[in-house]
Amino acid sequence: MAKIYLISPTHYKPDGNLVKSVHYWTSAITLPYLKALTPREHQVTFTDELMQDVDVNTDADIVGLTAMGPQIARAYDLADYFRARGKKVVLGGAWVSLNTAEALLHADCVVKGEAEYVWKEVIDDLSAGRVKEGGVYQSEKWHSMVGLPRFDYQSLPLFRPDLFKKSPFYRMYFHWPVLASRGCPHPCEYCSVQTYYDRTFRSRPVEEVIEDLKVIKSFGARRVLILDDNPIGNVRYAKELFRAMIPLKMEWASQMTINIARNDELLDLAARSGCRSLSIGLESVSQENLEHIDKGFNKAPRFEDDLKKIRAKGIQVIALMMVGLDGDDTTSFQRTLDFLVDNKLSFLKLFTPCPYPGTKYYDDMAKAGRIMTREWNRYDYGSPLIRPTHMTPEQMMEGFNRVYNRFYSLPAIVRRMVPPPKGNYVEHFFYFVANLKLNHYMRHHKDAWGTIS
Ligand code: B12
Ligand code: SF4
Repeated sequence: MAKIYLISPTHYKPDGNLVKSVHYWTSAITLPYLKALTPREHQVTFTDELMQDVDVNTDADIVGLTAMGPQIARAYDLADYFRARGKKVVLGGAWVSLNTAEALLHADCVVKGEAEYVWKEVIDDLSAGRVKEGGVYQSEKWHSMVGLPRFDYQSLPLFRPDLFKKSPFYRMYFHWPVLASRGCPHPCEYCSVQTYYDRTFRSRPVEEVIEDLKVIKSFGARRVLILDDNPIGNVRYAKELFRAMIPLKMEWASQMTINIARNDELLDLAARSGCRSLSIGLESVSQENLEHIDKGFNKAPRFEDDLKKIRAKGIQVIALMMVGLDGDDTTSFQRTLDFLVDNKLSFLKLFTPCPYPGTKYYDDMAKAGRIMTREWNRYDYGSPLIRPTHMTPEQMMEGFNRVYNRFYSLPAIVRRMVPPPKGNYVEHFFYFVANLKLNHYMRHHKDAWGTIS
């Protein structure tokens, strides 16, 4: 029997302190899922460092770390710390999968890609004090999505049972994560998801997803996050899923492409199955920019019509936009802001171009000598990482902060949020309050935030 300690690290603030937050609207399933995947004879504990402190004195034999984006710097520090104390350390997740050589400087071994086929072998090897040659465990094929192990939903690291019981606000705020598919078939060249999954897309049987939703419903919950990267990657599957969700009368959020607006039946089924908000990677109002990052399937000239259709269904759109791409100059910021306000976007997450190591975008930028820093702590989407072509990095950051601040200014909030779209008024009110909170945040912080979403 091995004692295994799994950690999802947080990331560092620019001043070196750790980012901590006990209030969070959703949770990744990675840690409880890995626990469910672990053969029963082993003992597994886990910590999400975003809200809990890591047990630095753990008596575990094996420490497993996952990491998203800028968390990687903290993951490496924790890995070094635990190895120095004689623990066997394994790293997994999207970042290390695309950067195994770097990860192996900090760990005994790395799981490249999905854990399902190799996790048992990793535990057996580390428990026996050996490691496969090269230190990289990678399965030869993608795992089937049928019959994935069920994890304990109540053990989600960021879930607060006390608040869930007593606060109607929290019951609305906390979104229970549900996995329906993995991967994305699109080629966006900056995206680590399609790189990690090699542009594959697989989905779980609809009935198994519905089973998970019923478990969540049995807790008295109805708000869900479909945590896939693009659950409409296979339109026929998505329609089948949404259709099956209608009788459950639940409410859900997710992220997906703008293509949802181009298929009336799909959009209608999404709305009827309880879709309340969608994060959509619009990325840029310039078609030239979109083509340049291999996201030409986004048609900027159609955004206005597309967004109208989504709004007409009472679905809030969280726009994900990049500023500082190669077609942008200092006049692009105002164009971007006007577009966002005119089209009544409910919420904005703005990004500076981020070259995730392992992606084509990273390689191109590295070749061109345009990567400004490899300090992974700053890979937070709100820092200058790529030297822009038609402006200075300072101008890019000034424009970035300006768009953020103006988007969340009171006049812009009113123009975007009033009048509300038809239906789902409670959701709209929720977003209105969230906008006011952001307005408050912006007025009290010099720079807009990059992380955390
Ligand atoms: C839920 C989620 C969040 C939540 C919850 C985070 C939390 N701490 O709980 C929120 C919204 C807070 C969030 C925030 C961020 N996230 Co996030 N998040 C996700 C999301 C949607 C789901 C994660 C999940 O549960 N997946 C399902 C599990 C089963 O899959 P998995 O994690 O990939 O794990 C499998 C394998 O990768 C492997 N594996 C993974 N880790 C490990 C570890 C070990 C030891 C082993 C053996 C195997 C292993 O085994 C698993 C089974 O095969 C993913 C996208 C996605 N679809 O995965 C993005 C994603 C992981 N997030 C990402 C990013 C960038 C962020 C942010 C940095 C964004 C930002 N700028 O704010 C922040 C970081 C926040 C922080 N400091 O904690 C990126 C990571 C990109 C990268 N290359 O690293 C992703 C891929 C999204 C994307 N499309 O870019 N996130
Ligand atoms: S559509 Fe989204 S998830 Fe798919 S490749 Fe593009 S950025 Fe990645």
